[in-house]
Amino acid sequence: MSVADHVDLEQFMAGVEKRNPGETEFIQAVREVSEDVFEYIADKEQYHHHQILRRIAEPDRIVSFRVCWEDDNGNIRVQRGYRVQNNNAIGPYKGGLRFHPSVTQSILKFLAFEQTFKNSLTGLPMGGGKGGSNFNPKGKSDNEIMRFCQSFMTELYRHVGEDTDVPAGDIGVGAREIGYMFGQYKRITNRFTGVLTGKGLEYGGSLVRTEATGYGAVYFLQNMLETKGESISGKSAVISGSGNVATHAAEKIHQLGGKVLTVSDSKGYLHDPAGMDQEKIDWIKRQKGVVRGSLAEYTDVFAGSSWNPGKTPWEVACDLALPCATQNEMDKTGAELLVGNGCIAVSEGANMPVNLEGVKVFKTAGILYAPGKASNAGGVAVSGLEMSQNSGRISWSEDQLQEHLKTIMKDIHDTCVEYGAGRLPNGECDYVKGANIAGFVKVANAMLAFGVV
Ligand code: NDP
Ligand code: 2IT
Repeated sequence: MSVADHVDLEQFMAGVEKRNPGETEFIQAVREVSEDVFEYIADKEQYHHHQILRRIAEPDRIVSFRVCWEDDNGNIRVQRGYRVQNNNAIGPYKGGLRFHPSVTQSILKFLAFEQTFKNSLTGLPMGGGKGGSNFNPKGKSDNEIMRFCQSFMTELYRHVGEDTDVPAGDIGVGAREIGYMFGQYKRITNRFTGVLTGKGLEYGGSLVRTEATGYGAVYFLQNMLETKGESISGKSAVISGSGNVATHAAEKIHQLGGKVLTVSDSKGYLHDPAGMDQEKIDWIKRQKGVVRGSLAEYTDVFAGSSWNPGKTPWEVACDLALPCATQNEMDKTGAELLVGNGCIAVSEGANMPVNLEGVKVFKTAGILYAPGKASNAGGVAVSGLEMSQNSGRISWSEDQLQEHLKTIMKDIHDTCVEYGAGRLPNGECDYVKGANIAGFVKVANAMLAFGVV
């Protein structure tokens, strides 16, 4: 069979849709990658013959399980837990756990698929996985969170391990949840190992992991701007989200002399035309992460700001945009607003925050646009470094880790340029294509080496 005889992109996608009915987020993620990969492998018989993309788009396995826990009123509650182990060709499965009521198998499959390419781009030996539950942490007491996390790990522990699958945090899973899950894993197995990353510093965590995703997304932005002789200093930035990724992206933009105009959450967005400095960012971190209260109260504390309920921040004119909340939070209209108002660069802190139509707007406009699998890889990269430190039973210094993060983000940027330079219609770098192809090549070549498994 020659290359010409193999299925084309649309036949391939028809198969993906048939095998994954109703899994819209997963199908969206596979399409976005496949468009670029099909182009790249057009004349490369070995990838077709070995069905590499078909195999990457079929998770190695999906574990789904019941999670029972008791709330503070004595009610028995039942949630569904998952771990999607997508691909371990280049290292143990690695990727976060998400606790959010919107979690479905489709969402975790899309995240595990994306994670496979992202982890490949970091240059570290990590495969792709993702997990979580439809558990809603909002409004739960600390004891309820602990009981849920313990129950979740009581099943998950069979499927993970420091050389098998190493989960971490994601939406709704931060240091507190990682602590409860690590404690339960250790209790059940009687082993102290690096089975999770994002751990507390007292028990094997790594410096810089907390900041790494947000900081990394800003370093990627900085690298893109430098290709145009530009910098972050003096530029205005619109950020969505107000969690781990968003607040650390805001912090780094501020440190580099940029002006942060917005943050947001699921209820609306905050606009502060004066810009958010460290004091304001610390207030947001505390309000969302410790008080777990309303973002709108910011306007009572910091004069001149406004709260815009039910809206997304893309309508605010800016030079730079960092979507750092969740998937498909920006559509065609949001992307058009940004471009129309003069935005020159977009760096995704979230996973797949811009839908396919929105991505087309950026590509057509030819602005600097970094897909999450490249620009938010700093978090999992420092997770990889946490794994290395755990294996060696050592801890690296803050300076070492900050330097590693910067270097890894620069290397990812340069790899995207290597595969994406000149590929946009206006001759600019197509960072999406660059990330998709570079992420694919390493995983694909490892799979070729293994034969048919
Ligand atoms: P957090 O739980 O810390 O914060 C999530 C933020 O996103 C909150 O502001 C939340 O608002 C908002 N949000 C969540 N769901 C929605 C929704 N459906 N609509 C609008 N806003 C929403 O999560 P992270 O900051 O860790 O994660 C944010 C994104 O970054 C996710 O896409 C995640 O996959 C990605 N990511 C995270 C990494 C990490 O290291 N943590 C690494 C790489 C990517 P509210 O409080 O109202 O719910
Ligand atoms: O989407 C992601 O890359 C993460 N949530 C971080 C995963 C990790 O293993 O650190």
